[in-house]
Amino acid sequence: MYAIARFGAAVLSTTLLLGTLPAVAGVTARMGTSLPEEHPQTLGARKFAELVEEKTNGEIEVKVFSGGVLGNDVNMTSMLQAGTLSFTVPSTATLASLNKNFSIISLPFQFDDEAHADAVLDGEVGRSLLDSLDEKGLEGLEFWENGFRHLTNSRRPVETLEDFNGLKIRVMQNDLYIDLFNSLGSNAIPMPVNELFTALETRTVDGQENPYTVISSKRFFEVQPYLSQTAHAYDALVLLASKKFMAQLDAEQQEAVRQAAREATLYQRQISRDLNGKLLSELSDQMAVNAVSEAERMRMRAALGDLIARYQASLDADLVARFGAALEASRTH
Ligand code: EAX
Repeated sequence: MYAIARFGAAVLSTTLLLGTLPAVAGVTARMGTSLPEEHPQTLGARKFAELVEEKTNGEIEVKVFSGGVLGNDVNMTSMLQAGTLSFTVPSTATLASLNKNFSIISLPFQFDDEAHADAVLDGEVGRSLLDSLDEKGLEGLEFWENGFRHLTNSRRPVETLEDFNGLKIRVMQNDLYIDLFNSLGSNAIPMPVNELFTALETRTVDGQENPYTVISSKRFFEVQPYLSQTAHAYDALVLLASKKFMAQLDAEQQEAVRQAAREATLYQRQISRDLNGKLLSELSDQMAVNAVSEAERMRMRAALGDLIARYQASLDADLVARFGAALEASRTH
């Protein structure tokens, strides 16, 4: 008892001398992803973990839990706010429930290609979106990539706007995606991605939409005969840190985490792009893949004109203007 009391007093006086709590040596952080090991979301997480350990000389260990074992994107984001999880990488679409302005990234048919998305998201407007998470107890570190989303279903190839009619489509837990698929004539059903394979297999829903990397790593090709290359929206992921976790680190360790995040971003995007290219050819052996003509994509976009205008009007006007200007300034074709 006596020894413990003396030890406690010694720690207390050191703390008073330094004027701040010492960083805990040997911190273990937990990071959760919703997608499997082979998806670029988890591959990026593993790279980030490796870089954090390297840059802090092993002072911070990041343990990665993939495949939604700790929860879905929405639950894990709440765990970060509560401080019970350190890092996660949700789709920007699921962040819209915390800050509706994130929906601006998911608006349909707005990015020409991946380079166009990088230019907008890595610019001032992207950074201001990340910074807006601060008041929610989250540090938005970087934008990662999920990619262009395409439709799969068990009923028919979707080649025209009319082909969406009556299809029951699972969407992410996001109002914009719900409205979008309802506006196209299908019935949108929101659900976390970890419940989706069973819902497709049991035909609770007819289809879903995701990048090739998700269709492949979640093995949706086993239960979905048709893949239609709609590329209707680009989906970014956000690498998030818990502010409660970051507050336990000293300034140098925080900087190491931010640097690791920047380096892991380049790796994560590259691997996402490489895989999306390679996996399309693999998926073509497993599913009937159809192209969607540019003219039909523009008809789909026109059918969504009111929805796009309505969402733009509901978001922060200054942000919408800055985002629009960044989109125009960085068009790739
Ligand atoms: O976090 O839920 C989805 O369809 C997303 O593409 C994925 O889980 C990314």
